[in-house]
Amino acid sequence: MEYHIENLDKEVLMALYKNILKPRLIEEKMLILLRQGKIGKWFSGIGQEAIAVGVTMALNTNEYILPMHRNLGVFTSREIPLYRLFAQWQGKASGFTKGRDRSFHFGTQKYKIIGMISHLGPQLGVADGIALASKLRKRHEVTAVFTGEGGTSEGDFHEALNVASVWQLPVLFCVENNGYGLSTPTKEQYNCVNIADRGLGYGIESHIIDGNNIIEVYKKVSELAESVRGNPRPILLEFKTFRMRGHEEASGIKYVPQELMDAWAAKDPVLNFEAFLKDTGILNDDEHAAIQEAIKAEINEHLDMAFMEEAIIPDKTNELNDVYQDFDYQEIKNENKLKKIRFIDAISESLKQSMEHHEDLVIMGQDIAEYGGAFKITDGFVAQFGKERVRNTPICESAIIETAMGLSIAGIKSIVEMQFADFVSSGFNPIVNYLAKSHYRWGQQADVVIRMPCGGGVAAGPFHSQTNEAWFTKTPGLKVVYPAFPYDAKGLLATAINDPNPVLFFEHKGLYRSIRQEVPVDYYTLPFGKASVINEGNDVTIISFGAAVHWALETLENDPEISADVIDLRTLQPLDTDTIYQSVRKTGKAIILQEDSLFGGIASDISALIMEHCFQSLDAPVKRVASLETPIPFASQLEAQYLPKKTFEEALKTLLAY
Ligand SMILES: Cc1ncc(C[n+]2csc(CCOP(=O)(O)OP(=O)(O)O)c2C)c(N)n1
Repeated sequence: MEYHIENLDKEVLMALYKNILKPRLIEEKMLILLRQGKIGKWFSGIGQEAIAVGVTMALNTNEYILPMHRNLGVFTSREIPLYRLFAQWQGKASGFTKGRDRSFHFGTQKYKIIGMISHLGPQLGVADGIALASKLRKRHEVTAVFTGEGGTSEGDFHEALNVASVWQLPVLFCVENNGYGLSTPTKEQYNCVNIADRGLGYGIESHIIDGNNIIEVYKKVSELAESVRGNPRPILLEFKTFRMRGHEEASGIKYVPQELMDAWAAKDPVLNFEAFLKDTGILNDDEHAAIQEAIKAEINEHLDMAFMEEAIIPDKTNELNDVYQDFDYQEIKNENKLKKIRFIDAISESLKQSMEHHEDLVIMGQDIAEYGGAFKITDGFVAQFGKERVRNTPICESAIIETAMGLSIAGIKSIVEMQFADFVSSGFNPIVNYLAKSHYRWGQQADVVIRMPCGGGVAAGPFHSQTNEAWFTKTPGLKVVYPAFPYDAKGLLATAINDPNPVLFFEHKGLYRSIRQEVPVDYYTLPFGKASVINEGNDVTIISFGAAVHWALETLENDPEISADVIDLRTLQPLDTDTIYQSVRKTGKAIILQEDSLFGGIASDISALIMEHCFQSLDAPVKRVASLETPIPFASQLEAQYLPKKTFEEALKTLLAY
């Protein structure tokens, strides 16, 4: 292996050496502990250290790095105290996740490291968001994100590179091509010569780097990072390297031919660099021994600290408290000037006023800029706020939601418009696994609102009519808002944007242009977790949300004899159970109307809650009414049969007669 060290002084060379040696020595110790049964799983990066260390040392400490499971060298080169890493791996409190996540699955703002989630790909889009924040703030920073060659097969990789290229984001996409993804060799993973070749297709500059040569990694990445700081753009880097141990220790490497192992063993990045430093007289035997001893002593001392630390004592309150970021709701009332507007106008006004209220709030979505969005909700926004804040996106739901997460990590709020709520399935993974779990895992808020134009009754068929709130109400960490009236839509959207937690904001398309109401002209907020009782009566409690609230009201209008409380939930997570219980205890009968098909919807949970909390007040079994157990059909007569409007009327009468 050749090392071209021109222009690098001894200080840099010795720092590189110490930094590449440390993860190697830690790993050797971990392998011993593993054999002794003192730690669980271990993902080895032995043989790949030059990449993590070289990239980290090429970046400034204020620049974010998003490493993977084999990048211990990123963490150690950023000088995280070792006991904190050991405590993290042991699930102790001094780690970074309070025992809630394992191995390298954590982030730390202090060290500007954003760790992976198991799904590998999502962090590529998160890096886009962090880089977008740098670009919007005109900071000359670069963000580096890692993936393996296996991870490049995921859609996230394609989407993240595409978005980064279209938006010219300062991201170094670092692919560690280490020969195998678990047991899968590269020839079964992709079918092109080099992964770097794909850069051309994305309009991205790319380079192939010898990932076992720390000098080449450090010099090349330093040069490119400096260039990207001055001229923001993404670069794809393919580091050729090899995984010298099993995917994780238990899985072994029997499937790897011995010749390959031998060839790559000869290219060991630590031993070769050490030999070079010795041969050139930069490192003498005494220094070598002293450095080894110092690192080993540090490892042992910090391991003792971690082993001595008490195990975490489980406390349900602590666990529940960390699912969401605290939100200090500020009530803003502005009731003096009112105007009758449509539901859609309420959404548009609320967005516009929030864009004025939060000066760096960003909206992203397909066709939302000059075109104004599929429903024209952001019409005119570009003229007022500019294209940097009102961003047309490629059709990349996953990468854009990940980008929103990255913006949040960098301290910028954002809103993502789904063109139709149905398409959120293409961005499902980052929502339920990244946004929903970040605060619980390592205290990182996901300050993102996802707008969801949803719902049926518009003859739009199975992929433009779904109301898919149940996909999200099930997932701890998300808030779910579903207004039925313009007044609520405007105030609740303002709150959703103020709230630092991820909020799914459902907007029923059928209400957009059909429902009008007197609404304050100016900015105001409404609290989450407060249902509204929009009709009062004594015989039955009707619980609903979204367009179905209007179906319930129509039913009551047609039959004025019925004396019912009508509860419009407004937010599903948090859910206002107090209002529900109070009403059911008064009426003794409850019917829940939901637009989605029945099984697994929120009506089922509300029914169970009523049964558990109001059983003694009930005069009849709780009734759930929902759509047919089919996908939502297109033809209007089929759709009318699918939706529970008529069945509700019948079920209500049956319940009243019980
Ligand atoms: C979405 C997803 N599918 C499958 C896995 C299981 N898995 C974990 S790591 C891995 C191999 C990854 O290979 P690569 O990206 O090349 O990284 P390497 O482990 O070689 O460093 C697989 C299949 C996963 N974590 N996430």
